[in-house]
Amino acid sequence: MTPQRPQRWLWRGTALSLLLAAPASAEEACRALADLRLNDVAVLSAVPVAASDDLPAFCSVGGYIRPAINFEIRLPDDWNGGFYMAGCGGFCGQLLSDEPGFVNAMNHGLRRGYAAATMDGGHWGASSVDARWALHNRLAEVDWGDRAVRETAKLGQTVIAQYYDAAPSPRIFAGCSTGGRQANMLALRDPDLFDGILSGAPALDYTGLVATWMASVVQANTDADGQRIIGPGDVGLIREHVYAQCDAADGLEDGLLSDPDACTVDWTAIACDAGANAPCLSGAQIETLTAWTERGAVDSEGAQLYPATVPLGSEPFWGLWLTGFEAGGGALVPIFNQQFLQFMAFREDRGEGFTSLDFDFDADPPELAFMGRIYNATTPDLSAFAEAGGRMITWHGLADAIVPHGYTVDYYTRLRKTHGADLDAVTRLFLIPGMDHCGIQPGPGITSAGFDPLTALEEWLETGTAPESLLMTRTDAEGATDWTRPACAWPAKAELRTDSGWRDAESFICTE
Ligand SMILES: [Ca+2]
Repeated sequence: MTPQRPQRWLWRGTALSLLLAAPASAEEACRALADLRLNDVAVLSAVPVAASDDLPAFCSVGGYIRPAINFEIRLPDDWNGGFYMAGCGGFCGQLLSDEPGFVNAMNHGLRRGYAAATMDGGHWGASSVDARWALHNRLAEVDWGDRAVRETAKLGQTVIAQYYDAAPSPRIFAGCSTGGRQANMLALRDPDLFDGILSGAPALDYTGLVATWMASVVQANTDADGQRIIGPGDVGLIREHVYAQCDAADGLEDGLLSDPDACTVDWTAIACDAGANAPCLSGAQIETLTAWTERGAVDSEGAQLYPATVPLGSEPFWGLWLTGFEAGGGALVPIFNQQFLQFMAFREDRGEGFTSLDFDFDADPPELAFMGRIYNATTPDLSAFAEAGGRMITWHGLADAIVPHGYTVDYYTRLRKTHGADLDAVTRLFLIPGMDHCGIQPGPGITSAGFDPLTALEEWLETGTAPESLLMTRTDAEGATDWTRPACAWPAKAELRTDSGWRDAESFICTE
């Protein structure tokens, strides 16, 4: 505990210190925050938390912003001067203050000395795939759309200023998936609230993705009897076939599909009716695969409704997202889709009677526009964020089967049209080969533990030099380094330039 802080607290002449009894210690200064009175904010607790193996000592401030945005702010005794706020994933709905790792985890910033904050998206849910809270609840939908993040960010900065008597710098927001959508929403609507933003696998066009595209994924994999066409038992064969055909398509046979869009799979070799020996794929299964990996969401005229498909190479992760596991569970895309369509997607909720199979690809997409204005962060213009001096790193796994990278690449292509070469001074996109959605599940590439975009962002803010690449480090089950490689700033790609082998990052350069 730093001895100076109580003195600063004691002597600074703010309205708050007049309100509160002059505290004699940092512990009392923490407890005094429980008496904080701000419009629309109820502080329910302010308690000192001792250092643990994993975390530094901090003051925990918890409560809610009206009507129901639960938050926690953690103020470390040994403060680095900055503010780090984490987003939340899926439909949010829980205050995950101790989320481990890097993704949507405020402790990732707290460990580095940031004052950190998180929130629950403005409602309670049984899990992050539960959307029942949104039934006839526009207020909660608006809070989940952007207000929960905005108000928590403002509150965090207010509490920091009160507690430390200094404005935080730098101010960093980091989120993945829905947290990535929140990140981009901030850049568009609240460009002054954060200096640096980390946007992971952002679900930017939420209605296009979670209503339209996911309905296409579910309908393509449902037969006339309502059964799944491709199930967990089929994935191994598909995976093997895809990697056999596509691994070398990026110029390097390394077990990674570094350019999944460069490959087109010929499924006939594993088609049962072409005489392949079992295990093999039925015509219906190949039709599903074609819809998933090539066609995407289309209307009855065949026009594409969302610019992405299930990426080739994402098969190692299909159990959790698409097909379910042999032992049960998983298959979250069908759950997300149905919950969203029932309770969140439409201006008038369609309710529990509506299923993914009822989604009409001609009539329904235009009906999503109203809620899209609340949820979607799709405007390809970061001028206000650039003017405010903001910097944003976006990262997206190339084997993401729930938020495919296609939309993000499309969005950055449109950003480039708006900003030209100036775009590089504001934001960089890193596509991560072989990585699952938010780097959650281990697979052929790295998980979120295998790279460090926060340090890259800190350096960018500090030195003004934008990162050209992020180092990926893949470790094996024992924790030994398997390989390293740069993930290059889009549109550059990592190219092998020496013969020292593909397992060493030094062998690669980033080139367009
Ligand atoms: Ca390869």
